[in-house]
Amino acid sequence: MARSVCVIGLGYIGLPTAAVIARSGASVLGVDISPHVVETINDGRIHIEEANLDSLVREMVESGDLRAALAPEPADVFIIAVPTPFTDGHAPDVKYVLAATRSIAPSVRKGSLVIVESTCPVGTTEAVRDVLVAERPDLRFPDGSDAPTDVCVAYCPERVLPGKILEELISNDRSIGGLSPACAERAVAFYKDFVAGECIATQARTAEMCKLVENSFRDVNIAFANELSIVCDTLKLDVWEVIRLANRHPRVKILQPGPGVGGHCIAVDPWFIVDSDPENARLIRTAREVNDGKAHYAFARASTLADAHPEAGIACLGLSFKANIDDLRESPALEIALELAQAYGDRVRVVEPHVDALPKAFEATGAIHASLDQALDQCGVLVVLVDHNEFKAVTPERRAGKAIYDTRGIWPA
Ligand code: SAJ
Repeated sequence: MARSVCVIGLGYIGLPTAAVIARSGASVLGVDISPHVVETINDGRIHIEEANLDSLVREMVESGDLRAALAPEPADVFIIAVPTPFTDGHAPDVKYVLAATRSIAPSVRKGSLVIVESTCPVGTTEAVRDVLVAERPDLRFPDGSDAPTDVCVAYCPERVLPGKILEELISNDRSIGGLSPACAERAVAFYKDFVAGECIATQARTAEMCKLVENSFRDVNIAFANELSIVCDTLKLDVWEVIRLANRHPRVKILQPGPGVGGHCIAVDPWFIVDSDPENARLIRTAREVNDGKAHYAFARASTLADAHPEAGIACLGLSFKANIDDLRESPALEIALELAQAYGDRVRVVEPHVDALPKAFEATGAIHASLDQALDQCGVLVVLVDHNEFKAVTPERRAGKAIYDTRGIWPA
């Protein structure tokens, strides 16, 4: 059992991970660069929306097993869970991972285990090791040989689904890649303390690729559904019915079309593979383009509907990147609603029950943040962008007589 664990980055992955490890009996320090995040957590509150996370964090902070701070402290285990965005050219940017590594370097000690959980391009764990080697010449790190080391370094990607994070942190299997077999073994032993799923040891580079492959697989499959939805529009077919029937085949399992693919993972990670082999990653790149293109297509279709009803208010239902969460990152719903707001101004009502206010970008547009009831009362055009439970519950009577573009297929025609 690791006695002390330091988690760098208290976002959607770092915070739940820190809380779950604290519950397993370790003393956990969560580190974030945002004073607001640190204060909120030390108050026993949370700054993100995730099922059951608030009560767990409160309990762990009250028991003293979880603390937050702006800087790391010495620990048995360090977990790096900071974002890895991409640049304008879709190249992965690991600067936060490397900065986090530099921040822990003074606190790493003989016997420490350093784990990277951030989604990373292949080779990043080795780059993390290189930073540690440069910062701590007094310690021995894995160098690919069998030589004994003072510090272990491993890569273990998270694969939890937003909305089910606490559950999946425990139940999912984990691929755990070490920079040496001893590092992998050490990390497997650490995760076994709080993971019920199987913990499978491999090499760091394989684990890095595995994470990218999982999300690319889903992206490619969603792209298939999104492409179908456009082809079915052209052929004047109900794509939802086509998919439902096709999925009756024992070996067919088509995913659901939507307004595009959002979130900080599936819309981002496939580019890391494309960047590492642009010539050969053709299907993966095309899937990204198809899914991004679906948002443009959805905006065009919604605009056509709005233009056909020039007197009507336009309700944009949902901003988050998927149902029943407050996360707006890379959200196609947000992109489409903003474009509609820019084009149609005060005709637009934006409904997003999971946020208190519209993002700043809406300010100059004249669009209004409305409740679902207000939007249904005031709008003749309804554009469904997110399949939130509240929207699914709208009765056929309540939406009767409205012009509807339902990108999620929640309301049977
Ligand atoms: N989507 C569709 N149609 C579908 C399924 C999803 O349009 O049939 C859209 C969603 O609306 C959303 C996007 O795809 O905009 C992504 O949603 P998601 O539920 O597929 O996935 P995420 O981004 O919430 O979480 C993914 C998960 N990866 C896989 O399922 C392979 C999760 O397990 C990962 O841990 C997470 O990425 C991550 O952090 O990488």
